[in-house]
Parts: sequence; structure tokens; C-alpha cells
Amino acid sequence: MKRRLLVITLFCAMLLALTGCIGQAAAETVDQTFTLRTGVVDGRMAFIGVNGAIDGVVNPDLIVQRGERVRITIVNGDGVSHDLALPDLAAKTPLVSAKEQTTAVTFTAGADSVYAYLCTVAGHRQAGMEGRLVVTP
Ligand SMILES: [Cu+2]
Repeated sequence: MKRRLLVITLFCAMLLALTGCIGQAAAETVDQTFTLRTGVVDGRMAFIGVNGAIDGVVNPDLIVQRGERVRITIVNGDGVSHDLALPDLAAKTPLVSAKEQTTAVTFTAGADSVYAYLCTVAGHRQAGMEGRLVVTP
């Protein structure tokens, strides 16, 4: 009987530890999230805002506050290889090549300034895939 109690207690402790770990992994706190979909607008390649204030806006300004954790998700809307990089913040998503594939990058908006976001695939920035991350004080 005592032994059974011990087993149950151990099992509960294990369960608690396990759920604690899972909770921690899922709780990466992000202050601002943006979603951009790749596509072509008026013959130019572009990042198109999805949801919120940037919905439907071509290469929208992404406005954040200094020190915020920011996540930018891109959705491949055209089946062409793309990524999204902020070279001045050393932040970059992996490439997404298949249509509807998504990827994301998370970074901290350190100092207030204006940073370019762009696609690093050759020729895509020149073809239109460039916008601004505006970090306000
Ligand atoms: Cu691209």
C-alpha cells in the first residue's frame, strides 16, 4: 500500500516536471507579430501584409517599439523561392520554395532606427521585395 502511494507520488512529480517543460517551450514571448505573403503586384515582386493594420499593404512599414521581441512570418504565395532578411539586425528566415509554405524569424528590435527588410534571392530586392522595419523609442 505504501509502495503504491510512492509510485503514484513519483508519477505525479514526473507529470508535473513534464508539463512544466512543455509549457516553457511553448511560451517564447513575442511582443509583435507580422505576417507577409509573397506575390506579384502590378508586375513587381512584393511582400503583401496579412491581417491587422498592414492587411493588403504592399511592402508595409512594420512599426515596433525599441526592445520588443518581433516575429515576422512569411507565407509563400507564388511558388517562387523567397526568404526575408533584416541584414542590419543579422536576422533571416530560411528559404521557402513551395506555395503556401511558411517560415518565420524572431529578433529583438534593439535601437530605434529604420531597418530594411528584403528578400535575399538574387534580383528579388531589385524587383520590389523590400520594405522598412521602423523601430520607435
Ligand atoms: Cu524573393
